[in-house]
This record gives sequence, C-alpha cells and structure tokens, in this order.
Amino acid sequence: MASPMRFIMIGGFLGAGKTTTIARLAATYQSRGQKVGIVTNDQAVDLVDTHTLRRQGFDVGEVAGACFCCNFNQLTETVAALEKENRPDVVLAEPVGSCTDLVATVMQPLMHLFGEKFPVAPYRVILKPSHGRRILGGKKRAGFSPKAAHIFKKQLEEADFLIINRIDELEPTEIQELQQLLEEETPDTPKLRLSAKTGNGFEALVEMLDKQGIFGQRILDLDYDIYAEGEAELGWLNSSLRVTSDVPYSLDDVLMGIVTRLKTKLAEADVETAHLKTIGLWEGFHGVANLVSSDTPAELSLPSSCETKTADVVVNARVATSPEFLREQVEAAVRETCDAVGATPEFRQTQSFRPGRPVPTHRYSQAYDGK
Ligand SMILES: Nc1nc2c(ncn2[C@@H]2O[C@H](COP(=O)(O)OP(=O)(O)OP(=O)(O)O)[C@@H](O)[C@H]2O)c(=O)[nH]1
Ligand SMILES: [Mg+2]
Repeated sequence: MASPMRFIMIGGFLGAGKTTTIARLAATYQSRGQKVGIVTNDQAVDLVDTHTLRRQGFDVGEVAGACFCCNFNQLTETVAALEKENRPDVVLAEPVGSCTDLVATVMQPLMHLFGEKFPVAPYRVILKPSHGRRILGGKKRAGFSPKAAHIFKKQLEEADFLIINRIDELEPTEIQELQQLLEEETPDTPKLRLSAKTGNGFEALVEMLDKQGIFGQRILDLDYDIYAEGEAELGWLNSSLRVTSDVPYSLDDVLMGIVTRLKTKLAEADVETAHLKTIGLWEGFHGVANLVSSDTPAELSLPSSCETKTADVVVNARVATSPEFLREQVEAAVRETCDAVGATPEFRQTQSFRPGRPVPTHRYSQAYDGK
C-alpha cells in the first residue's frame, strides 16, 4: 500500500489567518522534502485564496460552491485528484471560515472511512484577535449578532488546540488578555501563540501538528437552527473583473482603493466586516489587499509593485449585511477606485448571496472508536 497522506485541517473564523498559516506550513513541509497538496473551500466560485496559494507555486485543489461538510465527497475527490497528479505526503485543508461542527462532519468521517489512507493531524483552530476580544469579552458591540458569535465560540470548542494569531501586532498585555478569555472558554485545550505573518511561534505549531494520537474527538452539541441563522446573517460576495486603462496604473493602488473605500462605506452603514480580500493578477505579478474587521486598518498584505494597463481582479467579501447592499457597495467602490486611477472595470462574474442552511453529507454524533 502507498504511504499514508497526512490530513491537516486548519480552522478559524473568517480572516483569522488560515491561508497565511497554510502557505507557511506548506513551505515548511516542502523544505523538509515532503510533497504538499492544498485544498481550499468556499460557498462560491472565484476564490482569492486559491489564486493566492497557486501564485506561490503550490498544488491547490478547490471545493467551490459548498463547504467541506456539505460536500464531503468533493473534498475526498479533490484530494484524490491531487494524489493522481503529484501524490502529496501532506494535505493541508482550509474550511470556510463561517463553518463549525467540522469534527463531526469532516474529521470523524475521514477517520472512519479513510483512516488508513489519511491519518488525521490534531484539529487546530486559529483565534482572530480583533473579533475574539469583542466576542469572548462579551462586549455589547461585538459586531456580530449573538447567533454569529455563537458560531465563533463553537469553532473554538471543537479544536484539539488553539492558536492566538497576529502576536506580531499585539502588546504582551493584549496577548495575556486573549489567553485569559480563551482559558475561560476552553480551559482544557492547549494554546499556542503565533504570528503567521512573521513566523514567530511557528516551530511549536509544527511540532504540535506532528503529534501522533487520537484527535478530532470533540463532537459538538450544536443547534443547527442557530448555526444556520448565524451563518445566514452574513452577506457573501465573490466577484471577478478586469480593469483596463490606456495608460499604466498602479495595481496596488487599485487593490487598496477598493478595500479602503469599502471600509468607509461599510462603516457609514454601521455593518461589521468579517473579511474583505481582493487579489490583482497580471502576467507574473500578483498583489493582495485585506480588511479583517471594522476596527483594524485596510492592509496591502502582498504588494504586487505592478504598473499595468490591464489586470484581473477578484474580490471576496463576507460582511454582516444583505447581499444586495454588499453588491452595491462593492460595485461602487470598484467604480470609484477605477475612476480615481483613470481605468475602466468590466465585471465578468458576481455571486452574492446569504449562505444556505448547512446540510452535512455525514454527521457523526459519537466519536468513531476505531473499529
Ligand atoms: N499582522 C498580521 N497579519 C496577519 C497574520 N496572519 C494573517 N494576517 C493577515 O490577516 C489577513 C487575513 O489572513 P488570511 O490568511 O487570508 O485569513 P483566512 O483565515 O484565510 O481568511 P478567510 O479565508 O477569508 O476566512 C491578511 O491580510 C493577512 O496578511 C499575522 O500573524 N499577523
Ligand atoms: Mg483563507
């Protein structure tokens, strides 16, 4: 039999740092001589994450149109396709950031149905400090409704271990405060501190993921009505467009222009952003801009340094508002940004909706005992 492919799933709320962590993990495993395959996931097509990871040279398969739990077979087929192409030693999987109950619906079925083929690593969930502080701290204006905040907490509850991310920008007292909030919520779960951006804390993470043992046993007690209603409070938008001009423009100005204008528009409407991300692609260049919360600045997380007359741009937005309003705001932000640099946008495809009720392919209500 071929050697097993280790399956590592990295969970966490929208914008927590999953893709950034996966890219760093993939590079780490490759430097050890291991082959890596990545599976991205979204409720719609045109994923910024898939483009971001492919542009970094990784083998990426995509489950687009439904989350892993509701399309379990597509997850295993996508892994099989990666296997056929260039058999990975490690498969890194990123679930949708508004999903929970992944132990019962993904890890348990994988262990039961494919255990020998895919030994499963500890399930790791990343804490997003901006929303973590507000939601776990019980702040009145946490940004999301109690039902959406419930999903955030349930994600933490099912983890084998937790990561406090973005320590590069947190004061020691802020890290301590987050650690304390997590201890109150999940006293029995080991916790690590990490900067997915700088790599600080990464060795401990890799060591933790290398652990052998029985993981993915924390099956949630979850009310699917609350879960579905919490998820449906988010407006979801994926849009792809081409931006052209007679004279070269700065691709980074376009990416940051879109995100900064959207930040202002959404703040004026008093709606909370879970994650706005946009990637610009042209020939060998790519750049990414993000906004992860209403109370943090827009960021050019990856400059393209590209001056061009043409580029393809993909916008993914997850915001606590209606999909119609979100679409209007995204289109307005794109048009205003293009006007400002003297370019013209041509929208190619836009999907904008509220996530539907999760209906898992499998759901294990008890942990599989290995028999
Ligand atoms: N300062 C800092 N920024 C980070 C860190 N990790 C991630 N980010 C930034 O946070 C933003 C979101 O990161 P992603 O890795 O895309 O988050 P994600 O969890 O994959 O987001 P979704 O796929 O939308 O749920 C990006 O702008 C990253 O550059 C970190 O450790 N420190
Ligand atoms: Mg991601």
